[in-house]
Amino acid sequence: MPRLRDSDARRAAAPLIEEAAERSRVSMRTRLERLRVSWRSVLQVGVAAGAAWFFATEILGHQGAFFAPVAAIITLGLTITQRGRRAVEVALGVAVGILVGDLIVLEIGVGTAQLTVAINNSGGAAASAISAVLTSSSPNVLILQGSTTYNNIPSAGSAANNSPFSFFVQPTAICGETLPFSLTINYTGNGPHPVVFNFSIQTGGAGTFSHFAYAGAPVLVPLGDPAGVDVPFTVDGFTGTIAKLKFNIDGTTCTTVQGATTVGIDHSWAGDLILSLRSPTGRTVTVLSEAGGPFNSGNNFCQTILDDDAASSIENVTLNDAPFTGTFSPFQPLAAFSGDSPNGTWTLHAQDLVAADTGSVRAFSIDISSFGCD
Ligand SMILES: [Ca+2]
Repeated sequence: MPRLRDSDARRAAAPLIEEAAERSRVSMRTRLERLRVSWRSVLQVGVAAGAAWFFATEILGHQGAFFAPVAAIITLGLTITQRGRRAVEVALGVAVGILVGDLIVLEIGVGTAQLTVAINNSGGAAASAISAVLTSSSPNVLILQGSTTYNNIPSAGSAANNSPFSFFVQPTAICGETLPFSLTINYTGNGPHPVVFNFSIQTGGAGTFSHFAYAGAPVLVPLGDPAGVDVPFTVDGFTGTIAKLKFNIDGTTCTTVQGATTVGIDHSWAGDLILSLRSPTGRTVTVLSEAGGPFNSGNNFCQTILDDDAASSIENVTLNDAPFTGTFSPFQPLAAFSGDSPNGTWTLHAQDLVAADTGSVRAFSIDISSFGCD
């Protein structure tokens, strides 16, 4: 629905607008000064993020290399004021954590797993004579190839292990078991070494899904109130931990009619709505946040499925997609819930920050799978 524009309010706000403009001029001078001081770092971060993306997609063949540029940015960001040896330390740590994450998706479930660990050197000094040894304290892991060398890595460079690590998961491992690993990296260069990184690998993938739906009365989302409203619901009787979770805004008959009672959430300005899901352990994921932008005036959400594996994000919808029926990836990954026990009270938190147009949360659910193994 079109929003009223109040010209009286605008006139009353004129002195405030002038004050804001002056603040903005001061703020611009401060920003230019900041840019003068830090442009080298900004450029470095940009180049490194691009290089990390290229390395992950073109050399490692990773299709959704989201974490590679993030790793580059984190490591460089941490090193802007800490040159040299601490930088080498930090850079290695971050890179190892990220690439093990890739392994879980790609390799587990086939008995023998191969592992490629690329490391970045975002420090100010080169690392040479690099070697690494992979070990596991679990009796269920048999390391087949546990040692490798790396080529020398100049400052801001990356390298993958020259021999792939490989290990075998014994049949005695329980599906869904978390396997502990240690990677010891030695090198010649700045910083204390060898460095040891401990990490774990989750076995198994998503098995069959169980469905848990909110069964209470419709809950009004308070108008323009940052506090929002909590809508609790219960999950019980689930065995195991969460391998994958999907969030559904339900509804029986989908329509863009304002105030419809057959949709999952009726709302007269979809772009105002922010939804977050909180688990019994207190972990929170924002599943949608002003989807389609603050000017998305579309009505209602109905049969909207949020699944990390979907090709397009709920954030990229447009007004014409209302009532947003279909499967979309969420604002933040639902994979954050992976490994948690789901039993207990969950909360859907709904907020509307703009004091015109709102609606009600009517029907929603989550689908959870525990770990399954082939
Ligand atoms: Ca609103």
